[in-house]
Amino acid sequence: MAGNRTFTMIKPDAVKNGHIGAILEQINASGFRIVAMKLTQMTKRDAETFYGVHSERPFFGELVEFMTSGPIVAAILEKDNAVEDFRTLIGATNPAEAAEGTIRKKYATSIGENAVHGSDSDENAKIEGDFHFAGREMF
Ligand code: 3AN
Repeated sequence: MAGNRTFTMIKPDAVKNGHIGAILEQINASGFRIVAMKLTQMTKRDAETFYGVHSERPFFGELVEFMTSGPIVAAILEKDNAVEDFRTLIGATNPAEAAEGTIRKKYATSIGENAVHGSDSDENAKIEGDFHFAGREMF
């Protein structure tokens, strides 16, 4: 059965470009409830740990540098079928391939600086949410 929580980050590019409000509005309008949320900045070590599965990929260094370059909004979101529905809402990794109306189509600038993160499985949603939030910060 599909779980009902996912984890997201509004990435440094979208924060810098003033899109926090518009992105949260679209997330809310799409039926997600905010379980936890904060403005924070990842350290190099945080980003290397968070993106550990990508450590052998050629873009890993660039990804870590970008994700630590400024503040992000981290959040846990709740909705039926959260992981899949949220990935539909954000669109393809490469904004050039993202469907019309998706968050990445509207706000991402490139495959590397793609405005938002969305967990790719229920298991990773739990790991990623627990990475950023203590139990007492989840409501
Ligand atoms: P998604 O975020 O859609 O799940 P992943 O898991 O394949 O995509 O990639 C994780 C992150 O790594 C992406 N959000 C993006 O920031 C970065 N990334 C992925 N592919 C590339 C690439 N070819 N060049 C630069 N950065 C990339």
